[in-house]
Amino acid sequence: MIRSDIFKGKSYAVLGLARTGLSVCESLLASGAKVTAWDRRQEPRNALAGRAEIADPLEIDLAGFDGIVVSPGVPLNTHPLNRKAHEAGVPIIGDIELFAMARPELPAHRVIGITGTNGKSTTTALVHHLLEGAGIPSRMGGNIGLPVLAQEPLPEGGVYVLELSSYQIDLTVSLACDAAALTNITPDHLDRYKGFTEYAFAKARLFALQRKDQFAVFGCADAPTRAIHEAELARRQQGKVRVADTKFWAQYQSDWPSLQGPHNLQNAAIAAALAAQMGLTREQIMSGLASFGGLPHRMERVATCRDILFINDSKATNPDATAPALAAFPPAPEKRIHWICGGLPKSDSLKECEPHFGNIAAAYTIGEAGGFFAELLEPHMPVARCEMLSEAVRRAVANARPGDVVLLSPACASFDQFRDYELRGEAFRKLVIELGCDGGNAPHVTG
Ligand code: UMA
Repeated sequence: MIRSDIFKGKSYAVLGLARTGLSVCESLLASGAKVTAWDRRQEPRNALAGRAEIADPLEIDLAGFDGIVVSPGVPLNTHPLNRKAHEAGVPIIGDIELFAMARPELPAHRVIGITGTNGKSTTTALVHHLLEGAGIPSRMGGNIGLPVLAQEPLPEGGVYVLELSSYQIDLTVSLACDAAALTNITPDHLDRYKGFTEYAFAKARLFALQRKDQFAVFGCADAPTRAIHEAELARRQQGKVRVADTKFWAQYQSDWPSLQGPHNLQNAAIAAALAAQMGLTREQIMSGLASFGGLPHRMERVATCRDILFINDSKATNPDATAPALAAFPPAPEKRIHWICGGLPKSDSLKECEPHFGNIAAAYTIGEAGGFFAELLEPHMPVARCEMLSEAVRRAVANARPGDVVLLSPACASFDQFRDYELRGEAFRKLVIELGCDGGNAPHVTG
């Protein structure tokens, strides 16, 4: 765990006690800080009782606290704590800001921050993989895997590779990444922002926090990303701002089994620029791109059963992220996709997915978006209104023929029915294993 003397004797209120909040409490307690912790759920409060004071920050006097540490999933745009903290003059921060504060005491290291609407997890995991392959100690954290404060500090020369969501950037005021990347910006999380401009501005802050001698690389296919790129170009030292060189890397893409499709070419080109900035040679980068194994919940092959392939793409939480999944298989009739989609909707259309509707044998809609997705899809394909994931898997399995694909790629957030996309993906995996292989044919399940 990362701890720091800078927190010793200080007093923090922590709101939200899931992965982030618990790692924050452990790190602050181990550093000698006084912690007042709260979650609306009883269970995590019990876990901290006796070691931290348990109190709702809305019910106590906030004067005297050095900071209020909030989890990324707490919607501060509507939460009354925002105003209360402001009136008490106490800053609201997140775990990434605590990490930034602890940095001066860590062995000499560098930090890479990666943000964007889609592709940031793949790019983060890929950079981590490239660094490890080249023998550079690396930790991967932020919006992916273990929260950064829960990780063991790196030895001198190490690189922290952080995937940063807009929520995490909002809660950060002093993280100056040695290198940062923006994959793309398309509408997302609009329930947490006043509009698309405010969401794009949240992403831009990661770059505004960097010094002008630090490095940034951009995907640049969309207007907001281009605008941030241009603003940074104007203020940085020469050579410190790049656009990912997809043209150059395209010639090698056929060697990368887990990085197919145009979106992955961009992810790879961004990762390559970051890795080169950390000192990797072109040979080290090429060998790492070829050996990368992909991410869980991102086009993950869960099982093959009766010659039906089951793919978990639960991480596709908006239509932009789902579109490449629908395009990833040879068009019907060779392979037909049984598409499980729905959840908590993020937009009022599926227009990004439309060009690939011809690849779909049937759609199985679930969650809050189920009814409205069904209305959008029914003119184009057979649709089964399922509501629950279990029902969708059952009906997809019943309809699928050998050679077909059952694809969970929801184009929606998971929060209406699951804690997060990871639990949704795990639920899919479990259902496939449980339901997918009965009825006479010798089952062959992998994964
Ligand atoms: N809570 C309250 N009161 C409230 C609101 C929430 O007490 O008014 C509590 C909840 O009960 C919960 C906690 O606050 O216990 C919120 O936790 P959280 O949702 O932040 O969950 P964590 O496990 O800490 O997960 C967070 C990120 N979650 C979100 O941003 C929603 C995880 O990203 C991240 O991996 C993890 O920190 C580790 O750093 C997930 C995600 O979905 C993968 N991210 C979004 C995305 O990628 O689209 C941004």
